[in-house]
Amino acid sequence: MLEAGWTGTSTVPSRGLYPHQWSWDSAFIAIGLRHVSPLRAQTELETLLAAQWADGRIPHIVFNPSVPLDAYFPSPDFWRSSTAGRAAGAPRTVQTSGIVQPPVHALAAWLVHLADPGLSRARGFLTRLYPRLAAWHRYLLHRRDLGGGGLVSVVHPWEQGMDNSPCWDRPLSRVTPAPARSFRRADLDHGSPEDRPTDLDYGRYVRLASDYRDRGYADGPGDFAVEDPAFNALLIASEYALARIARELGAAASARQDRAERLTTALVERLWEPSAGMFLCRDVRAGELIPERGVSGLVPLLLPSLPRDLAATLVRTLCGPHFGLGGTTRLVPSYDLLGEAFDPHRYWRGPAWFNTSWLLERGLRLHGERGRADALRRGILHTAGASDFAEYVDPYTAQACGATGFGWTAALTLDLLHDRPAGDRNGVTAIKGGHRG
Ligand code: 9WN
Repeated sequence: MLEAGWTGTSTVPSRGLYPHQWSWDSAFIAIGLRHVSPLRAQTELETLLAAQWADGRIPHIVFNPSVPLDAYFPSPDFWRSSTAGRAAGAPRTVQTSGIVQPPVHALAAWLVHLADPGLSRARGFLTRLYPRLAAWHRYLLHRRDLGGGGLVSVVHPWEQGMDNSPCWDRPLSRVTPAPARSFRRADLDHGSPEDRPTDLDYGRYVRLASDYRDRGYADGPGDFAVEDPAFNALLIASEYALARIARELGAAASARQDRAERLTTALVERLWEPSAGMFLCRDVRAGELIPERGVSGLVPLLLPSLPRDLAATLVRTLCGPHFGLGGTTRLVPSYDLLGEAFDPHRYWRGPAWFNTSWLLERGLRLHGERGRADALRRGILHTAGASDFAEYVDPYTAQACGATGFGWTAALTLDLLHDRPAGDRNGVTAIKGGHRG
């Protein structure tokens, strides 16, 4: 399926449902591809980064001009990147969306480098990518600290990547939906309506995106601003990776290392909720934490500098009744099994995705939970094969939902099947260059 999804320069998440290049999908796909073709893995990231805007943002979709406009909504004529995004520095030669996705890219670039350092050095892979990745992090840290507490805010649920999570219900309820007749969804041509977001939610996604576009994609006060634990944790993991990349290139790394530690402190101060035993999202407009347990609140387990007691609490929450790992579930559900909005099939409202389970497998391993990490690894490998590499699965029955032959499901399966290259054996420990700091 990675072969079938390869366009010559990048890989689509799914030929039917998602026929373009997606930002965080490409990062996960590169992490798997590095084991079979380090060159293709490097190319995957290079293609994405070639579409970077001058302000540093990496767009969440890079459109393939040979795909018909009506194959995916919102299409290039909705985003109008080269005109509406001109002031923000959108590229002229390629059409993109104007929002972003989680910053997994520096982490992916470092892991891709480790798979074949000789090829990477010969091609100048990291030398070319480093300034772009640094600009990407600068954009997030300088333009997106909308809460003023040092963390990055997302301005659209699609930016966080877990589009329809119940965590967004409260902040989204303040957004006036675009009328249903003003747009035509393409996703329902491929997926069952019961598995996908509702029309009302889509109306709100469309309104938020078109308002942002009509402001020329300028960042500032908007209706929706949320500090999300997974988005920020991935930025921190990527900042550690950038420090390793800098060191490899002979540049100074300590400022990046320090920034990663400071960001971890801000994450704990602003998003840790002791009574929930996990991180929650912060609704920046309302100035409060959102009382919903989403899988994103467990993802900071990935961080090497997380205080030991918090890591232990996250493991207890992951394996307790709200997520059930190792008891009622084999993969990590996207949302609280006991939450009012739980739905085992609906997009990001309960089903399990493979990328979040992969991230938590690394987090468990990093924090010494080898038995649980091994069991989760086995669960991912078994379920991926049995579900025909589904986009997501029912967390109780493992029934396949959404697309099959899904890009990151296949890629991350490959990653777990391969021995990790030297320096990458112990999860993100290698990113930091030692054990917790
Ligand atoms: C909107 C491509 C993307 C993933 C997201 C997932 C879904 C798109 C959609 O598909 O989002 O970006 O149309 O629903 O939620 O995480 O990157 O696979």
